[in-house]
Amino acid sequence: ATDKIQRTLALIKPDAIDKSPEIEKIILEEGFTVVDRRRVRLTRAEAEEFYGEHRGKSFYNSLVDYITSGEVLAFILAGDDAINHWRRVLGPTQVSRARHEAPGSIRARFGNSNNDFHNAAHGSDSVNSAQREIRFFFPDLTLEPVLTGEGAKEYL
Ligand code: DGI
Repeated sequence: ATDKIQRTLALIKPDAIDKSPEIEKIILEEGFTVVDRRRVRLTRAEAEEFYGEHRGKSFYNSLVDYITSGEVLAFILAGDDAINHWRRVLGPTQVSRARHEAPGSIRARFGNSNNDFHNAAHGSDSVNSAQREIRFFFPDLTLEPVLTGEGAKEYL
């Protein structure tokens, strides 16, 4: 344990929502605490904001199409080193790479065989993005600061 308690935003994407019971089982087996959860269908404008860092990229429109194609299930997960822990459980971004490099990962198991980037689930990639993404999906939630091992506080 690194004594680095964090929160992160996990998202089950539309084409994997049928697998959400299996994915939730993994979340609990991995020792995460589910702080809150919300099932929502993003509007196009919301999806464009969520993926704002990719605006202008070649795949931006297909990314927005994908994430708005149905409901998503958003979770706030808490735990030791939660941001990196959840990304390890997800596996690599591309489904084909996940299947080669991390066959037990969520993206390997639940990603789309026909589209490398329809990768079943999302995880925040830094403390800043976790903070932004948690506020995006749970704007009304007031969270207590997380106490880290050094006694410092991280406001997520
Ligand atoms: O944090 P990740 O989801 O692992 O990856 P990211 O933040 O770099 O990209 C966000 C999503 O955008 C990713 O889950 C799939 C999609 N994406 C990333 N790079 C490409 C892409 N989609 C296409 N079509 N082409 C890409 O090069």
